[in-house]
Amino acid sequence: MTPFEKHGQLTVSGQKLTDRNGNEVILRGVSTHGIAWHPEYVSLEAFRTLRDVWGCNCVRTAMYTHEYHGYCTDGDKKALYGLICKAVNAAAELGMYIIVDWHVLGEKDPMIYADEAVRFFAQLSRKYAACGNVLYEICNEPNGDTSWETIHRYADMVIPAIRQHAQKAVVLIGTPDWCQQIDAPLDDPVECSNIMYTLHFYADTHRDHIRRKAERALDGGLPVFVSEFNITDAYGSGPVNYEEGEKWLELINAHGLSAVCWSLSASKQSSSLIRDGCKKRSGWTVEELSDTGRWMYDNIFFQKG
Ligand code: IDC
Repeated sequence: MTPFEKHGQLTVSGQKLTDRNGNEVILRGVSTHGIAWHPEYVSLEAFRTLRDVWGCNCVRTAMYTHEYHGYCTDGDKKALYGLICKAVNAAAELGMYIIVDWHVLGEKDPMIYADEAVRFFAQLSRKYAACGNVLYEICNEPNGDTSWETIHRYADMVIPAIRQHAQKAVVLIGTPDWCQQIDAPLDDPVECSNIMYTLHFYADTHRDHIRRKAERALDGGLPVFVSEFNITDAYGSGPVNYEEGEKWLELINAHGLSAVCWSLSASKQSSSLIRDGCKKRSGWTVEELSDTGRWMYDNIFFQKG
């Protein structure tokens, strides 16, 4: 039975994701690197390996909006939209959950491309209105001076564009400072059902200070989703910090958080989950995982076999 056959459309109840029978669901999976960088990993076969060999029930497609042929800069909109559709169709066929990530990064403030975001999400949610396996992540990592107030206003623009078609779809909302100010929405939450706030961490850089913010957000009742993380430094490279990784693992398991790690790629960057030099586009064995990939396999993905 696939994850989607088992659970169906997810909703947010209190702080948890729950399935059609009201049972708690935890999503665990991987994020692609930017799909414009690495379109070769967006395929049915790649996702099948994630599900059947790695044990993921979820995949995230990162579509950069600003840098590297970004959707809102010099990217080929049609091709990028086509890749997203290919990914959603593949996930649907495999009964996996898929997070469509509007990868705000270089532009810092999601308001800069808010009109484009509204158009994109309206178009996509209309097409996949009946597809209960899609989650919409409306802004990867607001940063710079972007305040929670600004993100809140942005969410109030984009969520209705999605909800007019996909009424119950779960929407993930980024938080300030590269999703480290996870406690920011406490005083001013988005008044909407089926939403969660995203926390991102890179364990070698983000340590106790960010864990305390996470605990504060969770104690305050916020629904938290870890939509991107690794146990490297914040540049996605440098040493693999197992010790800090363990501390984060304890936190995410204690709270039953869903977590998606960065990234499905093979490179010298330590955050690449596949060994550098591996040319395969699917069918990666556990032996072909990088050190971080292996740690994710052992600790994060749990639907093995
Ligand atoms: C990084 C990629 C890197 C790419 C860069 C572009 O790993 O290959 O050149 O983006 O800016 C994030 C971001 C994510 C980053 C990642 C590692 O969401 O886009 O990917 N990271 O730096 N937040 C914290 C770390």
